[in-house]
Amino acid sequence: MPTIDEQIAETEDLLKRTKRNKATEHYIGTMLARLSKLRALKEHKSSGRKSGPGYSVKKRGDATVVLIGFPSVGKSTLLNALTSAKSKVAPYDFTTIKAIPGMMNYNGASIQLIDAPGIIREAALGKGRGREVISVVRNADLILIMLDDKVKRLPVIKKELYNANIRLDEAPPRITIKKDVKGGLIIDSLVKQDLSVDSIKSVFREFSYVNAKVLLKEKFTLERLVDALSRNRKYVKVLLLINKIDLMSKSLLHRIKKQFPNAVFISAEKELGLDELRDGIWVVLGFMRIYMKKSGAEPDYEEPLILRGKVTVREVVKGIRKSHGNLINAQVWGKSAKFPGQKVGLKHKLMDEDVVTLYFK
Ligand SMILES: Nc1nc2c(ncn2[C@@H]2O[C@H](COP(=O)(O)OP(=O)(O)OP(=O)(O)O)[C@@H](O)[C@H]2O)c(=O)[nH]1
Ligand SMILES: [Mg+2]
Repeated sequence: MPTIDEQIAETEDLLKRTKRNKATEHYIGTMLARLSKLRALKEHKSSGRKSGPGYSVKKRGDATVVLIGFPSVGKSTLLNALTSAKSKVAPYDFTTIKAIPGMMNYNGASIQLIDAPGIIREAALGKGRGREVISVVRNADLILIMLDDKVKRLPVIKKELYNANIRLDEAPPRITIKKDVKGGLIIDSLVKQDLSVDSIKSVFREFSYVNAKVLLKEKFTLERLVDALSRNRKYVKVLLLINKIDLMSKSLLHRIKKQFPNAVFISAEKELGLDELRDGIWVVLGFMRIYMKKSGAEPDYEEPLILRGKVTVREVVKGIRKSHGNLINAQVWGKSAKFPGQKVGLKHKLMDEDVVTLYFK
C-alpha cells in the first residue's frame, strides 16, 4: 500500500501529465477531487501529532488580521509600529519563531494584529514554521501579505496558501446540495456551465454523493467545484503591502506601483504610509461607525457603534443590545440616506458614519 505522500505525488504527477480538454475533463475532475481528499487526510493525520504551544493564537477584538511574508521583510517591525506589542526585530531570517499578537485601535475598533513567522516554500507541508503560519491564517479575517523589493516572491506565497486550502479574495462557492435517498444525482444550474454534466457528476461521485439534488448558482471550474465539496477550505480577504519603500529608488518604486496598483506602500521602520494602511484595513474589513442620535438631541460622536459586514438598521438594533420594545421606524442622516432624516425600516443598508435615530413602541 503506497503512503499518503506517495499517493499525493502520484496524483499530482498524473494531473501534470494530462492535457486539459473536453475528453479529459471528466478524468481531471476525479483526480482533483482525489487529491483534495488525500491532502485533507494528510492534514488530519499530522495535526493531531504536531499541535502544541504557540501554534495558534486566541482570537480577540473586533477582527483578526495576520501578517504573512518571507523572513526579514519587516513584519515584526510593522506589528511594533501599529500596536503596543514588542516583537523582536533583527536583520537575520526567522527572528520570529512563533505567532505574536498585538492590538491596534482604530476609529473605535480594536483589531487584533498577528505577526507570524516567515513563510517560505513548502510552508503548507510544515517546512520552516509553516504549520503555525497556516493555522493562524485559517483564523484570520484578513491577511496582509508583506513584500519588500523582491516582489517576484508573491506567487510563492500565494501558492503555499493555496496548497494549504486558503482561498484569497474569493467568495465561498454558491451552490446548494440536498442529499436524498434515491433518484441519483440531479444537477441543475442557474447559469450556463462550461463543464459537462458528466464531469460535474464525476466530481460529486468522488466525494461519495450518490443521490442528491444540486443547484449550481455560479459558473464553476473543476477546482472551484472541488473546493465547494471539500469542507476544509478557508476564504480570506487579502491586502498586499510593499514595505521598505525608504530603501527604493524613485524609478523602482514607480515600477512596483504600476505592477501592484492596489497595494499599500509603506516603510514600517520610518513609519511611512501607516495611516493609509490603517484605513485600508478598516475598509477591506468592512467596518462602519454608526452614530446614535436620540430624538431631539445631538448625535453621539464620542462612542459610535462599531459594526462589520452587512450593516442594516436591524444590526444596529441588535448592536445597542438594550430592549426597547419593538422598533417602529428609524431615521437616517449620512451617505446612505436619500435626504437628511429619511425614514427607513429594519432592512435599510447603512454606510460608514451614518447617524441613526431609532423609534420604539
Ligand atoms: N530600511 C528599512 N528597514 C526595515 C523596514 N522594516 C524593517 N526593516 C529592517 O528589516 C530587518 C528585518 O525586520 P523584521 O521586522 O525583523 O522582519 P520580519 O519580517 O519580522 O522577519 P522574520 O521574523 O525573520 O520573519 C530589520 O533589520 C529591520 O530593522 C523598513 O521599512 N525600512
Ligand atoms: Mg519577525
